[in-house]
Amino acid sequence: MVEQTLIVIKPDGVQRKIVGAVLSRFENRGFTIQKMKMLTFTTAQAENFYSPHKEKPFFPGLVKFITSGPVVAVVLEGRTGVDAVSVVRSMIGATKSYEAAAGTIRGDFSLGLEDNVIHASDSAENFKRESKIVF
Ligand code: FUP
Repeated sequence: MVEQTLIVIKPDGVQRKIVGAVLSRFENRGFTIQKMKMLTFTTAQAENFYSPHKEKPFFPGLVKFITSGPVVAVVLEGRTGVDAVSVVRSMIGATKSYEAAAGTIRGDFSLGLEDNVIHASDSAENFKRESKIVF
């Protein structure tokens, strides 16, 4: 268990000007912004970031989308003894935004699939792996 996790506000979130609204949710919950960076993924970075999906049919579209504009990457830190990865995953909601529960970020801000506003690490290992690619 780790007290930190990574989120990436995707190109749709930046373009729609909801970066502040999304970050407020985490700050209101008690998370601290530990690192933050705006960047545009290169294709190589995107392929590496999404490498667990490289055999999937949606991989090329996913890489194309995530490289289509700037993103905001943030390391969030919670509190000792609290699993940041699972709390943040519960706050972002289901992958398919149109199935995400109201009250979650995707459930309140999106109807998209790859354009589902936000990525969040799904394990401590992926937090470490993804953070190295982005920061
Ligand atoms: P999540 O961890 O909730 O972002 O979801 P996944 O790791 O399963 O998916 C990674 C990205 O691929 C998401 F942005 C959604 C996208 N995706 C598709 O575009 N099509 C699919 O069928 C499944 C996922």
